[in-house]
Amino acid sequence: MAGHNMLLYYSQLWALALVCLFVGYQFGNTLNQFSILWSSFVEFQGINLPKTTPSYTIALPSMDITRPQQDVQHQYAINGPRAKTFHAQPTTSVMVAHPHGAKEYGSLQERRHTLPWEFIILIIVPCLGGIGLVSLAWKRLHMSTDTKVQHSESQVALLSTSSQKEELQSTPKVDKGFNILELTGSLVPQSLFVGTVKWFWRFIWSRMMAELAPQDKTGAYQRPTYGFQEEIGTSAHPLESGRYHVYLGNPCPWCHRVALVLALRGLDAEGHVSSSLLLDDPMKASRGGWAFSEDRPDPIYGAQDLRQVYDQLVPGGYKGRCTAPLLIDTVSQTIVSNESSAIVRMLGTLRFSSSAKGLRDLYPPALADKIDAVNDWVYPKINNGVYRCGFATTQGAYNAASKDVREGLDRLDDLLSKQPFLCGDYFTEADLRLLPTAVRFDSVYSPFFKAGGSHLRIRDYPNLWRWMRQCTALDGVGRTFDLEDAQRSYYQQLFPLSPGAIVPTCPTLTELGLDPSGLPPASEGVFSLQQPQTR
Ligand SMILES: N[C@@H](CCC(=O)N[C@@H](CS)C(=O)NCC(=O)O)C(=O)O
Repeated sequence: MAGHNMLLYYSQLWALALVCLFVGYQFGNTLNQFSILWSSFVEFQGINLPKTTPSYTIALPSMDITRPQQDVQHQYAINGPRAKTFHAQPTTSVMVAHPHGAKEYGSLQERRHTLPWEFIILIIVPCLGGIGLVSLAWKRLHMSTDTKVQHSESQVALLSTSSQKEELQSTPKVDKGFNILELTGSLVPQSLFVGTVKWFWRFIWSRMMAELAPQDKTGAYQRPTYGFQEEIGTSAHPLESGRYHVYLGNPCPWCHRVALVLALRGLDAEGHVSSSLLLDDPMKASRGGWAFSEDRPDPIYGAQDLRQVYDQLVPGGYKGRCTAPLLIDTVSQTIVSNESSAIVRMLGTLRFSSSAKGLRDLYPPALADKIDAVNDWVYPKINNGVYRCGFATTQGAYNAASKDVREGLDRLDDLLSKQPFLCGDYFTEADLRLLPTAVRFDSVYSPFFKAGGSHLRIRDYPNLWRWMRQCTALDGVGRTFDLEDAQRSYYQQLFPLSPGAIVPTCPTLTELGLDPSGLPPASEGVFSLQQPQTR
């Protein structure tokens, strides 16, 4: 029953919010949209403009386009070559004027709209909104009368002691939502109403999920590719101590990998690579979630958020997702990489100096093949597997991802029953890449992302748990993350997965077996100082 009320409550709020959005954005276009929907119209898609000329004026001769021509010009002039869809009356060609004369770039193709989303939105949203508003007003009126009647006549009269009366008088009012079902019960069958609301809510949810986590047709999460893949140690980015800076966010497991390399190799402490910490707050950031806080400002550019850093370093501004970690070259003022696996490989092997810590190699040649082989299955099954569970939007996609996580955990536990670390006797890059996912598993990925089911715990895999504690005991590892902050961030900032932003009571570090005082002493020489250096 509680679930039911919640569903109604949120659906009504959604409907109201959507009505406001709808009125704001769609009103001016409404008549136009209708006229397009009822007539046969054509759609032009994908003009391929040559990349060489920076700006174009698009002339659309003899074409009665239904959106203002300057809109079209604006899109192409600003964004350069890219496909744009607009509605137009049938015509034959699109002309593009540019410095070397007008040229024909494509022709219109006919395509009827089979699913008029605009129409559905136009009709259903206002109806739901209208019902919501009416029932809100109705409820307001009703609630006050109800309360009076209940308290003054029927119940209060039956009570004998004054304390009982006081208790009842002070009972808080109960919010039962807009009571839509009662209101519409006589008009619309409940199944129709609930079905419509569910459909609508799911539609909005799936749109929000796709924004957060791109989806393929089956509802499976498709991690985007990350654009900057340069290397330190090249002529563009020479190996110089103090030249590089990396932006990290504590909740993010990919950033945690980088924080681990810095700590384990002493790169930050010895001043070879500096780092700064971002705040996960989409309300503060102008795009994506990463911003700077007053107590932790951007030490390089004084930027307000990570987007400003990207914009600063990409000529003409940056259009993609502003993800962390982000490794930058502060001398050439360019981005080196925003892909954690590449950053970890670079910072895990480069020698900025000959100090003892700097010599520790996380990818020693003798273990390179083993490390690659482990990374090859741990990434899809575990590191990305937990995200594939959490960001799946269909049961089938979730089931496949969850199966992978369970298989991955079994395989890890089995492997670690035979050796202390993933590639043998030494802590390597493979262990480092797994650790951030492992320490977040019991409190976030299992309960929140339902990774492998909501019941799995690393603590129940004896060998994996022993490994996790041993890794956490390594010098400096414990200081690389704040687990409570990470938990809060997942539950509060991933809105489509947790609209109520309630953070559950999470296991403590002691319960996870990661309390520094309870950890086993780290064994000496688990880094490459003692590892063979040849294959
Ligand atoms: N493949 C990237 C993934 C980085 C990534 O997805 N970072 C997330 C935080 S956990 C992010 O910055 N997301 C912001 C966004 O997508 O807008 C890596 O491993 O470095």
